[in-house]
Amino acid sequence: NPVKTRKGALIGCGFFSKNHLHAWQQLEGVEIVALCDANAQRLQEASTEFGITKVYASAEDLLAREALDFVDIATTAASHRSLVEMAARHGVPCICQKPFANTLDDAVAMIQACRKAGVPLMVHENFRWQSSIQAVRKALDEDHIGQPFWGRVSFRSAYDVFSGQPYLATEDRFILQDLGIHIIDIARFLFGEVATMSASATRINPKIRGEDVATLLMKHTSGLTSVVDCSYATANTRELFPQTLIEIDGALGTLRLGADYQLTIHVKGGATQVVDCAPPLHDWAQRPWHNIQDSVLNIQAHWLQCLTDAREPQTSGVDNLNTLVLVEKAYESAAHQQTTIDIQKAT
Ligand code: NAD
Ligand code: 89Y
Repeated sequence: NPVKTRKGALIGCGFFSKNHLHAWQQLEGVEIVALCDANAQRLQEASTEFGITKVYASAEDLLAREALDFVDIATTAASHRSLVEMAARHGVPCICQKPFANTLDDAVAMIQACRKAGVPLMVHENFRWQSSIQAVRKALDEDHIGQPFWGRVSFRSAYDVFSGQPYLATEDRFILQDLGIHIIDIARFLFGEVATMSASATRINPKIRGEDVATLLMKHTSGLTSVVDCSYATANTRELFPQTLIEIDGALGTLRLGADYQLTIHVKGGATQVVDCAPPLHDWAQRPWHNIQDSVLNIQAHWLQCLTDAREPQTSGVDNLNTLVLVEKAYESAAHQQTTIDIQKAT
């Protein structure tokens, strides 16, 4: 049977969208047939670069005129609710970039709109799809280290993210909402749901508006304790952006995801193996972003497979609400002298 070619449209042709478009072009069985952006110059540039000639300044026009199997929304959070609700009204499945929403109410409204319309909704929460994070998940599943009881997921950098994404310097919220959201999602992916959490957050860089350092202490429902720490104010001897480092202690051994995507699996009193889980460098990718770029390809492939299997994507709207709750509660705890907060599972 020939594979059906799914027809998608991309809304939001900004900084990050090029990665989506390259990844769609690499994948089989999918074609991006139209582009949409309110900014005429960005729309034209993307159209020329990717050879996609149908272009729309308005998402409403796009959805009214094109017969689509899905839309891929790559705009910033402020527009997510209106665009997802619009796609749902047109009965079109949607992918929505992170952060899914600026408020929990918006997230719930989007989930309900898609549920009512009977269309799938996936949040583009791609960090868990990085090759190294998948390797850690696999090592846990293979049970090398016994029951994990402690974990740390860490992202510390001084990379200049503001030149590519200037809005990150001017919004009230920064690292938790932008990057911490990924690191928290990785903690959920590896350690399960969270029962209690406390957090601190601060700003070091005087040139930006929001917090650029945050630390969370979480107790998971499994009993595991985790620390999630992230910083864009950390001048490491070697800049490792955008690598996430991981430490997990289990009853029978330890896992350490160190620099350069090297995963060390140590079994107490026994073997130590080092697994190289570096991402591939696709021909359209550039270091050091190739890690993130490969995860874009992986999550988009997952979306296509879920459409084929009529299966809910791992990071569906409902799933991602749990990550969003943790971000919200981290801001709340940090604003109240690191109070410990009970987390109600959001779904
Ligand atoms: P950007 O501002 O460069 O691009 C967004 C584009 O969307 C702009 O061109 C804007 O004109 C367009 N747009 C906004 N509202 C619109 C609307 N209603 N209709 C049509 N076009 C509209 O932003 P960016 O840096 O590309 O980031 C986009 C999203 O991707 C953000 O939410 C960001 O957090 C996320 N992001 C994700 C990753 C990741 O690894 N998952 C990495 C970087 C950025
Ligand atoms: O926007 C962020 C993301 O999602 O990944 C890295 C980033 O581009 C800057 O923090």
